[in-house]
Amino acid sequence: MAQSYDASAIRVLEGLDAVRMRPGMYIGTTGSRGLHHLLWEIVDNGIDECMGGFATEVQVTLHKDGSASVWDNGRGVPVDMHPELGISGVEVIYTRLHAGGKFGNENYAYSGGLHGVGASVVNALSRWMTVDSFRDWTHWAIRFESNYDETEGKVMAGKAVTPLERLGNTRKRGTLVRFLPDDRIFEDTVFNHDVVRSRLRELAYLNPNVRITLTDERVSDSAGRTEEFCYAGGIADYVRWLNREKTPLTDEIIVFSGQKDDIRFSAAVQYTDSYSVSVFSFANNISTGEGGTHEAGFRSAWTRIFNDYARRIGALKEKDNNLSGEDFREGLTAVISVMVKNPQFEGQTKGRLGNTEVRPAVESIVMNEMTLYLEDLKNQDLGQKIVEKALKSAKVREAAQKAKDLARKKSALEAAPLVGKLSACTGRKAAENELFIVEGDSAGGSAKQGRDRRFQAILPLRGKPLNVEKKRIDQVLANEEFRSIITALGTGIDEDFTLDSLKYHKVIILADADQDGAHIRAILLTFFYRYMRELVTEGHVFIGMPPLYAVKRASGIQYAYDDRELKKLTKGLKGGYTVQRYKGLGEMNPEQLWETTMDPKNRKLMQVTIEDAVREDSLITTLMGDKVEPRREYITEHAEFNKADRFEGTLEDSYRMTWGSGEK
Ligand code: 28G
Repeated sequence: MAQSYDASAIRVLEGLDAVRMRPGMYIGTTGSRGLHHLLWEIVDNGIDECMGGFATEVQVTLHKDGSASVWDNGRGVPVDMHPELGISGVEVIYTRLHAGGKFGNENYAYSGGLHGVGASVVNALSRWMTVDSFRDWTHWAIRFESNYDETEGKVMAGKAVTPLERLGNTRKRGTLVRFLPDDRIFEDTVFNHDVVRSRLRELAYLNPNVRITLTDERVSDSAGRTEEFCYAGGIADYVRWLNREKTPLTDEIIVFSGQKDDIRFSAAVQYTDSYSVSVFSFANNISTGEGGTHEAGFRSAWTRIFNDYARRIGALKEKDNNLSGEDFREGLTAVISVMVKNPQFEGQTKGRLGNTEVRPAVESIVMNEMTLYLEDLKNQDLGQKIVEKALKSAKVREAAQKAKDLARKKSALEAAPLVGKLSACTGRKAAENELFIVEGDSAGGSAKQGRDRRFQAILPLRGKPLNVEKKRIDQVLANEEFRSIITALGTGIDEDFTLDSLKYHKVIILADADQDGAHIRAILLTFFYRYMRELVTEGHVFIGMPPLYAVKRASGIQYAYDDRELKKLTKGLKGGYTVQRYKGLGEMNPEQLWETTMDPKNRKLMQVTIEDAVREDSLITTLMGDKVEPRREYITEHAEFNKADRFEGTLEDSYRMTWGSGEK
């Protein structure tokens, strides 16, 4: 049970103005990601209250006025006076930086939060915030605002504009927080329904039996406004859901959990007939898309336990080598979740767990639990199937390794598959170099002539590359288009991938704005995502955006990259111009291609990023996998893609754009 608490337990560090001065330091960005961080911070506080056993539900509402509110049925935030500060506990929590005890407090030992920055940061970055506490049969309320102050000459962050008021009696228990993100801070203040929905669903899977609802009052259809997420099966349900469009090897999902010292770990695993690996890891409810020590521990223990098992059942003989970890991971879908005190998040997007004590702890939990599991007679069938699958995978991998070695040898001898294809650049600095992967020989030719050869290399693609989602690694390596891409990049692929040897820090896909181009983009992105994921997560993959229109006048040509821009360009022009709609890159001459699409000064690039690994992964399965019906559904649902968010830049957006023109 938690220790008793009163307002004096709150440590006070500093005021809120620092947050408005440098929002990036607290929430990373002031773009869409940062905006949603505000909501996650508040939601996480509600989830914490559930994890502590004090609440059972969290309700999130996206209001028409742009604000969001979060309700939990927990204890209600404390309202008593802080003895030294002379203000209420609520005020301390929402107006003092680092107030609240996520740092070094036993009550909040496993708290995730926005890596713990606190609700006061949300207040500081909001136009206004209201907090209602329902506690001891009393309804308390307070309101904060960030207003411009004439005498100070600046916006004063998150000041209480009403004292903490006692509004009356209540039979409810809980906390209600509502806030309006400040449009003077954020580029865009509109919460994205899909992003919120997907995070809430994820939280519901990670916290079994917590009832999370999302109400979006902005949608017109009142029946579809509220959605509830609540899963008794937790991460096992999550795995079943992740595999909904795949074909599982067995019905059964392996689930286990354990604790060692202060580290709590749980995993849910199911194999499918696919060749890819989908491991989703979380630390303190935060998605760790870049992996970390928990993933490393899980992997090494998984490999060890199954090699042992394979020997025990005689599938591996004494003289045989161990199977590789990859072999035991082929077709694996897993969700692993760890709870750690003082989690250390590292990496580009703070998506990698760094705590070194976690790896051995997870290893030992996985070994113990899986040993028990595999000793159980009723699990022999499943164990056997997994080993058989791994043996098959090992055979294929051996063949692939030969192909890889061959490719490497060839690349050492001046890259056989590249001869006559890649036009390398003269510069030697990888960080400045760019590789354009261009659809078609004719556009490739224009790109070659138009480029700045000091830092731009061109690799034209002949036909459509292979759809890797449906292929094994040896088939991928047998494909000439992919071989030349791999050789050109210099990184190797899959387990051999090393980002350090990347020869071009910008890899730019240049394809036509039509159906075929869309398909090629999707295939290339899938290839990068499946075989060179770091290339994507570290931000090296871009989509080149050729203009859609040229507006020609006596005074010269201007280009428009979407319909909106075209309208802007032609507004006010009274005749005397023509509009050309480009159907393909091939319609531009080398100078035009340089000017509009390749010249860093004028071009538009869309950086491909991964916001949410689960969403991206299932999107790829949907769009590139074998099942037709889910694909059709997705495409119908997202029929109106385009233009407005063409430059948004998540992988999903690029896929949307890709598939938007409507495959049947
Ligand atoms: C509705 C939006 C999201 C919350 C509580 C409950 C307590 C609390 C919240 O205490 C101070 C600092 C560190 C522990 C704790 C109530 C103890 C006794 C609480 C929320 C205390 C904050 N009674 N519910 N904060 N901490 N729900 N939901 O924010 O030491 S925040």
